[in-house]
Amino acid sequence: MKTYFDERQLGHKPEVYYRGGAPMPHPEQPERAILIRDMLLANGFVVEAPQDFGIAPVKAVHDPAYVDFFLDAYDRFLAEAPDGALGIPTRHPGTRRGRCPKDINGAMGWWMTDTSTPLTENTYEAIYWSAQTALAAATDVVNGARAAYGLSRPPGHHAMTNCANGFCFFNNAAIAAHHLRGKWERVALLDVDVHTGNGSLDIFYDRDDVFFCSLHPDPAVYPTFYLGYADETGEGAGLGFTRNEVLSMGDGEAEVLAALDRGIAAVQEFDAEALVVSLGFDMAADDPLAAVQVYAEGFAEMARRIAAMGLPTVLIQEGGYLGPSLRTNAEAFLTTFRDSL
Ligand code: SP5
Ligand code: ZN
Repeated sequence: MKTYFDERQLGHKPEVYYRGGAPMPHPEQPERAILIRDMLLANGFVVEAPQDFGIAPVKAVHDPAYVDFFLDAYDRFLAEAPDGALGIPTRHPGTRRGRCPKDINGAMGWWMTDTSTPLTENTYEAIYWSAQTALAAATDVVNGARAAYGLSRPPGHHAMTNCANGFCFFNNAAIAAHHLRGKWERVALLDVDVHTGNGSLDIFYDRDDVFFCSLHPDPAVYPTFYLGYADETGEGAGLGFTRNEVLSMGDGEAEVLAALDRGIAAVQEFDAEALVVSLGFDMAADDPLAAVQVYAEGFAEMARRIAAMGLPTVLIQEGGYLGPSLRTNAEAFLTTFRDSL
């Protein structure tokens, strides 16, 4: 199983994260990717730099104006920013009715719905290459590999067609899933990051060609708040092609694996021909954003069950933060997955 990563993904450097209004160091640090990359190399994986597939596959799932906004957004922000300012929006339009203003601070609020996706000096380069890493893994599978892993960072699954949130800018897994549609008619996207894949849900909600299933605690009590409820099952042509497997806060491996089995059964019922996994390691019991309690053996068991589906599979990195067991859990999942193919 080939793996992909580009050093340019390290350039996005968020500083501050607000938890309940309290500033703290941002959890989505470049060191996460370095840690996982080093684990891959230590376990005999080959880590390749992605080719450049251009921006068109990114614009295939996102509003092109949203994608283009990031090209010079930081420079525009910096040109007007007071000393010490962070690239975080302080105004939001509320609903999407209205228009994106020329003013950079207004535009930031238009395209970003929370404060966790700051613009930093090399954010565009980082999110561009994070998406290219996902496309490289998807292309490997399109070309006949049984599986590939994209060490995408910044993560992607919260990014909607036209807004950034939850540390995410471009939806790497959605970009990969759409790319697989060039070869296969029915693609499934299975999201095992602890958070709701609200961006992926948004992107595929009205489509019947990409089945989306996310595992996460009840959004009413664990933020993402706005999406991820069990009764959201798609709309229009997409009705019945979205599934939310809602966990409870503090659930253990038995509950998580049972939800995974229901998700896998739903993907099989859909008769998927290929699979993308939004692979977060933040289901870990000791993750800094912990909400459920999965340990290394639980991650290994998730890997076995997903590999046993027998589908061409693209693994895309999502969350999983700098806690004590991040390296062990990533190693458990990825080496077990490789050895189960
Ligand atoms: C890709 C990804 O994992 N994004 C994470 C977005 C997190 N958003 C809300 C997290 C709320 C965290 N509450 C923490 C409580 C810890 N005790
Ligand atoms: Zn997450």
